[in-house]
Amino acid sequence: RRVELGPGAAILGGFACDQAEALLEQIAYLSSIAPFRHMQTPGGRRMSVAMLNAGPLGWVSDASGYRYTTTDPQTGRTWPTIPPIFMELASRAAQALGFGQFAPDACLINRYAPGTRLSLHQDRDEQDHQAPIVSVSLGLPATFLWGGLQRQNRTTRYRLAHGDVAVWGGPSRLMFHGISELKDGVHPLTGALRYNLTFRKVR
Ligand code: MD3
Ligand code: FE
Repeated sequence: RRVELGPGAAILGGFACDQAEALLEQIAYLSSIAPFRHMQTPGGRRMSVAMLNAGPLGWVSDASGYRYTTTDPQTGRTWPTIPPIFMELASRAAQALGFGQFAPDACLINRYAPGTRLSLHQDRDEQDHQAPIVSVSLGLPATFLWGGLQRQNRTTRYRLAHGDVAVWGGPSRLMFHGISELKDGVHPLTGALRYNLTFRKVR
C-alpha cells in the first residue's frame, strides 16, 4: 500500500510494522536518557506534543526561537545516539522513493496523547532542503493535514496509522502540514499514545 502525495513524497503503508516492537523498545530506552518534554513556543506557549531528540543535532524551541543544538539545554549533555535500527529503517524508506545515501543527523520523536495536536507549520529550520524527511508513525492513528506552499492553501486529510512510514522530499519538503487533535483510543503496543519519529539531514 503506497499513497503518492506529490513528487518525491508518499506514505508507505505498514512499512515499519514488523519492527514496531523493537522501535518502541528503543524509544523507551532513549526516554530514560533524555526524557520527553513539552517545549515552549517562541510566543511562550507550552506545546501539547512531548518531544525527545536523538542524534548529533536536536531540535529545540524556547523563548529565543526554534533551532538545532548539539547539547540538551536542560542537562548540557549531548543528545543520545540514533539507534542503528532507526537509521537502517530511515535509509530503506528514503531508498524506496529514490533518495539514496540518506544520512540523517537528527531524529525527533513526538509523543501525542488524546487531545494533542500540531498546528500547521513548515519544517524549515534545516540547512539541507535537498535531503528528504522520513517519518514513522507508531501507536494510535492520527489525521495528517497536508497543505501547500502557503499557509492559506487548502488542506487534504490523510490517516497515518501504526507502522506507516512517509517520505517527504523534492518540492513537498517545504509544504505546510500538521496533525489534528488526537482522538481517544487504545493501541495494543502503546496504550493511549501515538509516537512519530522524524529523520532529518540538518547540516
Ligand atoms: C511534510 N511531525 O515533527 S509527521 C514534525 O506526526 C511533524 O509528529 C508530524 O510535522 C507528526 O515536524 C507529522 C509527517 C511529516 C513530517 C515532516 C514533514 C510531514 C512533513 C516535512 C515536510 C513536509
Ligand atoms: Fe513538521
